Amino acid sequence: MAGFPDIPQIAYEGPQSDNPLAFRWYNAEEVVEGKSMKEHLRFTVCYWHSFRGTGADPFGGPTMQRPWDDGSESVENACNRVPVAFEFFEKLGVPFYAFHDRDVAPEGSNLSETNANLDKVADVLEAEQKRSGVKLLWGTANMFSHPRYMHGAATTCNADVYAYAAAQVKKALEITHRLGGENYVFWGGREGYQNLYNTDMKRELDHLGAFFHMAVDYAKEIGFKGQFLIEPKPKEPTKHQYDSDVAACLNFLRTYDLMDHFKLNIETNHATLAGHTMMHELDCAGMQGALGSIDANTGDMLLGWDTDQFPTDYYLTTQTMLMLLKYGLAPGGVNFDAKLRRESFEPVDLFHAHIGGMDAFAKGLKIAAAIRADRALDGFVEKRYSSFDSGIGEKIEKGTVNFKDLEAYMLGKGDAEPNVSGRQEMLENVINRYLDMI
Ligand code: XLS
Ligand code: NI
Ligand code: NI
Repeated sequence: MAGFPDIPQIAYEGPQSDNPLAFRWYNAEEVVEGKSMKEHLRFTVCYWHSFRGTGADPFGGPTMQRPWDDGSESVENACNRVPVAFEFFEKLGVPFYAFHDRDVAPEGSNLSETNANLDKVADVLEAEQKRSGVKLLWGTANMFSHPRYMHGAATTCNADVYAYAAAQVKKALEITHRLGGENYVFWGGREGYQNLYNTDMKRELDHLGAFFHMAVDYAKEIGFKGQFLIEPKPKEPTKHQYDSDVAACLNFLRTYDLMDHFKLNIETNHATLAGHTMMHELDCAGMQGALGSIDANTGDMLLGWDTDQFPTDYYLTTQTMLMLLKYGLAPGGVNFDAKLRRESFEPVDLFHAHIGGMDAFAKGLKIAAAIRADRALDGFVEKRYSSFDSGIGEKIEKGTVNFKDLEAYMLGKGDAEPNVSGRQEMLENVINRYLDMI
């Protein structure tokens, strides 16, 4: 069954267009900083929200109308869904998609049946990838939905569950490899705790470290060269998630000697739940060489959970693109880990949501590139720290002075004078000027 028979190929029509089914900013081949928008942004549609999201919430059932989906957990239904998803990717013109194993294929009555289901759907995915040229940005294993994972997967108290999780990741890695996935993601869905009275945190973290090492070893064994990514997120679903933010993830990776093998997949709504801005999380990862990919969405300032809304705010996309241009993104991408509100139940809403997100990022890219071309922020930042370019500052940075030298220097000088205003308000106005300009 055709998925979107009334929807045309989405084309770029320019900022003046009032056609809701056209791009106003995303012009795939337009060159910015020497690369096409398509190459910079590496847009990705996620299978779970867009093709498995039902609109159900804790208070009510499914609302989404998806005429191609019979609602069953059959392999046949899973296979029928695939060409519809690819029709969507193609009409939108995105180069990538991403999935969890259980998004694309249903669980069977035991592990071998489940693996066989995944193989069958992977045949269809592979054929559709070949036909359309749409590629897999990343694969991952869903180790949080099934009740067996109630205590966690790699941090469970149940050794059989740990073994199951390992088998599941092994298979998900094989499928991701087979489909040419450029990355492999771990989001630690239930890797955390609700209560320390019943938890041996050290033991759980040791198990998690060992699990990741096994994944790295197996990837090597099968020749999977994709980038491993960990996706930080705090306090949902557990009270404490071990991978709560970028700093916690990097500390974990260093402790368990995994820094060479992993980067981070940073999600906007997770950053804000952790009490950080997305820009902070990106800079924090980028400065340590660990910015891998992003899950693009946004939260709601009035709600304290992961609402996973589509991003439309130009300030947010500008800040994000400033960081992505600074540190680079490939082989990562901009993955819309975002879902429609349950009231937006028609298939066409999937288009409106993604068009808005892609346009917001394309405009953010142009604004960020203009700011960078004029060195409007970098120039200021350099000046702000210029006292470290020569004299005593240079000696501090070179490590050629100690506390006694610094004391002698300051005893001679008497006091430190303020050197430069932070000019935050002026810089906020500068950003607005670029938003006006583009
Ligand atoms: C959930 C996460 C999840 C990951 C993939 O909050 O964002 O969707 O991206 O497991
Ligand atoms: Ni995510
Ligand atoms: Ni999320």
